[in-house]
Amino acid sequence: MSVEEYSVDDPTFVKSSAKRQECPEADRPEYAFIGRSNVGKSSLINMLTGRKALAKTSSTPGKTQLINHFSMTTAGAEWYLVDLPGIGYAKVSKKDRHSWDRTSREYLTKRENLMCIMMLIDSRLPPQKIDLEFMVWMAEKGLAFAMIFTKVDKLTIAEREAFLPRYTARMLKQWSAMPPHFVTSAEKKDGRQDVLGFIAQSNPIYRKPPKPE
Ligand SMILES: Nc1nc2c(ncn2[C@@H]2O[C@H](COP(=O)(O)OP(=O)(O)O)[C@@H](O)[C@H]2O)c(=O)[nH]1
Ligand SMILES: [Mg+2]
Repeated sequence: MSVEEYSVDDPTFVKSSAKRQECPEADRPEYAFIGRSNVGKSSLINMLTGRKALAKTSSTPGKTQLINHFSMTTAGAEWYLVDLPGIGYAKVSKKDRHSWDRTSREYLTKRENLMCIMMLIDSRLPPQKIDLEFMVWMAEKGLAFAMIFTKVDKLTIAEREAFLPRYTARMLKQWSAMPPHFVTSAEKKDGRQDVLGFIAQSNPIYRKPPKPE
């Protein structure tokens, strides 16, 4: 029997913000969840926090346009989970896509308490150009990220064995090693302990910015 080692206590929606300046004070470690719309971000947030409707799930792509902060506690440490507007919206106008994309990129490069960007990737799809480009962008900016493969319950046994070696092979054409990565299903709660364990182990690395004397 497996032991549930890590839990999420008191998951709470804090606020939605249109821009970084309106966000909650950067006073604790934070993890940004990002990915193409419909990748399963809201479902994953609900799965991790154990709350069915904390983040709204919807089948309408591109609904989340705001920066959403959730606070919670794991292994005694408070942390923020931030749900960012997605990348690569297929179903909105060029103009809107541009402004949301800019909001997220600006946030990721400037938010002081950001520990790691959790990049969601649909395990059913071959490596997507937009995702690959976004990872290169994060590396160029010196941003730490981890990959979260979603919806693995939708794969057959054979597909489940094949998708990660396929993605790894693609990554190794460009990268010297695979970044940290997790295989998840919001439906089956697969990968929950792995993701929460990663966050719990990263949290103590956070240092508060020094107060001016
Ligand atoms: N079978 C299965 N469906 C999922 C999973 N995660 C998300 N979905 C479905 O995929 C669709 C998009 O999910 P959602 O969480 O709203 O994606 P978001 O746009 O990235 O926030 C919804 O219909 C979800 O029910 C999963 O792990 N397994
Ligand atoms: Mg969503």
